[in-house]
Amino acid sequence: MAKTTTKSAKKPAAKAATKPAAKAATKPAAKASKASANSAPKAAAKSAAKTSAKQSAPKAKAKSAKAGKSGLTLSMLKPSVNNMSVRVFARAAGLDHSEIDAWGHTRTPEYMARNPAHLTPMIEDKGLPRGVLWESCAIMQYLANKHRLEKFYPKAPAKRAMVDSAMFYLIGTLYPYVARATYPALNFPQYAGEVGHSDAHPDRKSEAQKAAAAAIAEPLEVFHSFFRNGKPFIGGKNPSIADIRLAATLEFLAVIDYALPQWAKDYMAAIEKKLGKAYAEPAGDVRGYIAYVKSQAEA
Ligand SMILES: N[C@@H](CCC(=O)N[C@@H](CS)C(=O)NCC(=O)O)C(=O)O
Repeated sequence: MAKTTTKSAKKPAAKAATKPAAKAATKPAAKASKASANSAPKAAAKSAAKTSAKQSAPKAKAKSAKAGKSGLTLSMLKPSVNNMSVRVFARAAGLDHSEIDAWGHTRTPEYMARNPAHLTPMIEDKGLPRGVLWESCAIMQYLANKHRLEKFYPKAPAKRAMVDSAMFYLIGTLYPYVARATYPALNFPQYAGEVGHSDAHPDRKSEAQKAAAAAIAEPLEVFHSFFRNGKPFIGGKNPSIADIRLAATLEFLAVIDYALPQWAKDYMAAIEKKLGKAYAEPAGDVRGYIAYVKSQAEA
């Protein structure tokens, strides 16, 4: 597997972000996230700091972290499954790249000048018309195309179409349910327009959350019966980028103790077994975050 280096966000004009890498990684949200509507709340910030501190390289190493020879960088947030998807893929595909912890930096003028959608995951790679690319599935498709990684993203149009369909269905249908059901428990900011974002009565918010959780079962079953159709993975014998995207998404459901069907538990275990550390490492960040928010909720 190619080496993955991690460092904190690129130095923007803002003071908060001019700290040395290791320092910024352990105090990511402190200053930079205050103004951000979608920036993480306190608990999330604390936890990300905790995960960062635990997971990122020691100070000296983080300071000297350099982008790989390829120049490919991935700006990411550790507690996010959108990010986990690309992090797993990049490792599993053995892509030489460098990770930048963007915690608390996504709304800085410097980040937004490159990415007006202020989203992670975001890659920067030579040859991209605008220099950057966001949207987890688009990133995996691009990297798979560029590096001819047919194992993860089949070239044959019909097979590829199934992978694409599964990913669009996930982003367009399953993920909004997952977000509505889990983001309140994750202490993540709600998408604008969601009842969770409004000042509606907490009962209405809780109703919406429960309705979304109940709605997950149907698309989940579609992934199993239609897309997998008796195969170990959507991709066949090996996990495709759609499988990585699906397994990562399902990780979030642990925060609401969602009772996954047995096939889904077996499926996630099978992906982790196939991809090994490439999966386990980024999944560890998400799981660590979930354990943290759950322990805070119980306290
Ligand atoms: N559909 C997108 C979702 C990306 C997304 O929602 N990213 C969030 C983290 S989960 C983010 O970077 N938010 C930071 C911000 O909006 O400032 C994908 O799959 O990449």
